[in-house]
Amino acid sequence: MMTKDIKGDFPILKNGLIFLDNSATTQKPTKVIKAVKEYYEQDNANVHRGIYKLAQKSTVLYEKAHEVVANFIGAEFEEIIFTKGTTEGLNLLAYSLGKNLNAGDEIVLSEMEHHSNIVPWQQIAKEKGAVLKFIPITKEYRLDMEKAAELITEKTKIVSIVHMSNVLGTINPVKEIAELAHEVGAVMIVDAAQSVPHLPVNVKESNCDFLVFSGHKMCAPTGIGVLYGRKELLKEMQPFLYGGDMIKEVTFEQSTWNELPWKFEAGTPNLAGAAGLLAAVEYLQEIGMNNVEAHGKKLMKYALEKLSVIPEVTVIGPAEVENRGPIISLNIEGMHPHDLSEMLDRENIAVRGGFHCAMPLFSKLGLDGSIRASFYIYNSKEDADRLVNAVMKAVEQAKKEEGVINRAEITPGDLTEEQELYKENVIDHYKHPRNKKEIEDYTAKYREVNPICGDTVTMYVKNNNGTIEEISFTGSGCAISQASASLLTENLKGKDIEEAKKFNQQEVFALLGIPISHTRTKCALLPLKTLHHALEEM
Ligand code: C6P
Repeated sequence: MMTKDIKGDFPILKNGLIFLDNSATTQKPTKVIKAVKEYYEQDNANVHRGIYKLAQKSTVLYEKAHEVVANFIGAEFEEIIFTKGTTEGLNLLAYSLGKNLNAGDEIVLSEMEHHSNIVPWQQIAKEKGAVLKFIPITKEYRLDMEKAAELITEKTKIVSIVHMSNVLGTINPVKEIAELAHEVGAVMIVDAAQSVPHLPVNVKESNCDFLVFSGHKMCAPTGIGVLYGRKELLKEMQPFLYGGDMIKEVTFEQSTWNELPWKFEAGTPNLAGAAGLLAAVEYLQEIGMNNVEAHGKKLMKYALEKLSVIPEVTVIGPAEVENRGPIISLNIEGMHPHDLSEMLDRENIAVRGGFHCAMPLFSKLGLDGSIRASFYIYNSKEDADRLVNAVMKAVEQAKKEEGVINRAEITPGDLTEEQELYKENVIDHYKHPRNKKEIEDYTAKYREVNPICGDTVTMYVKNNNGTIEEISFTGSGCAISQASASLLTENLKGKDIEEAKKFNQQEVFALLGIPISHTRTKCALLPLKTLHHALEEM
């Protein structure tokens, strides 16, 4: 298996970390780290400006990065624009293409999009009076292609679809969707944030008009990404940002734009990032994208087979491995994803827990998030085994605790006798939350969300002459946020509103009485934050 040698290329993995959060960002090989270091030590100068030798050296390197990326995805040099990442690429497209939209024009997205491929379109649709349509997903977690054909009509001007879902792992038939889009004269955008790192992608074969991805998900540094656009379309489009390298000529009255691709690269670009991206692409090319794909598929198939037979595990994604990437989202019965990811962390396994920046998808699925394990080139079969074993251990724990997380997981390390008592109390409040109900005749109500893990709390307060007569909460979340809400409401019932307004973070920590790790601080304080907003509204 290729991973044996590859793991050694990644310094951060030397201490035994099982890194399975690759869909969020990948680790960097020595080659990339060295390229960034060498850029600053040997090549650093601004590009397309200086006449001196160092500036020319830097410019040559920067342009080479465009050329290598163009080859990597089968594009032409002028068609490769460097951005900060996928999000910026999508914003650029929404802004620039959006200028030509009229009221009633339609933009077709899908229900499995990342927020970055929803929010920019929502904003532009609001501004222009355009309408968003979403291709639904089937119960097999695939796009409903019949519905896609119905939704893409003469009114459609833009179709923007994720290639590989960052939650489900589903690989969408973007070529087929591009055909539907082109039949009605719409442009086809592909969000390839998760696919370009894992599969050979050729923009001409996929027949898309635009494609965006991020360097940091494919071994390159953060802050550098790519927008591919068909030359003919880019020529017609308005720039997104103005100033710097995107200018040809400026007078006090007006300006003209530089040639492609620089027309879309305003200001001083991320030069060291480009050097890192160049090294990352070369590194992946040395491995071969076919091998990268085959490796991911093998691990995904292996882990999926083992995980899907555990009765308490629900995999959120296609059961069959065809057209599926190495991303596995799952939940286990009786344990919140946030608690499960913290349990896995204790086994030195890094996964993501929460909504994975795809809240509409989870609300469609009726789920409070998931944990997500995503594999990359340096992961091995042993890493998959470690994941499966840790999940099985969590399942056992959840069963033992009748659906409550392991007592030891509430807080790590040795606790004093007093803290042990508090821990029992926290578990009791999680298991049997006090005041968890809606109040009909409330004076104030407020809902807050923790965007990191997706915990929600709604607080209800009934004011009686400056006193909290009733206080309650609803929502869902991890053990810490739920216990904190329960303890807080119990403590504040009957108190003065003014006193409640002054209730502070330290007092919440005192109520919980156990050490709260940095990552859990937001969970612990979510109910207090919600309460303060509710009280402000009175
Ligand atoms: N998804 C994840 O953990 P940026 O942050 O701009 O590099 O990429 C945004 C983005 C857009 N589309 C898809 C399909 C993505 O997966 C992402 C990034 C990460 O799933 C971070 S939220």
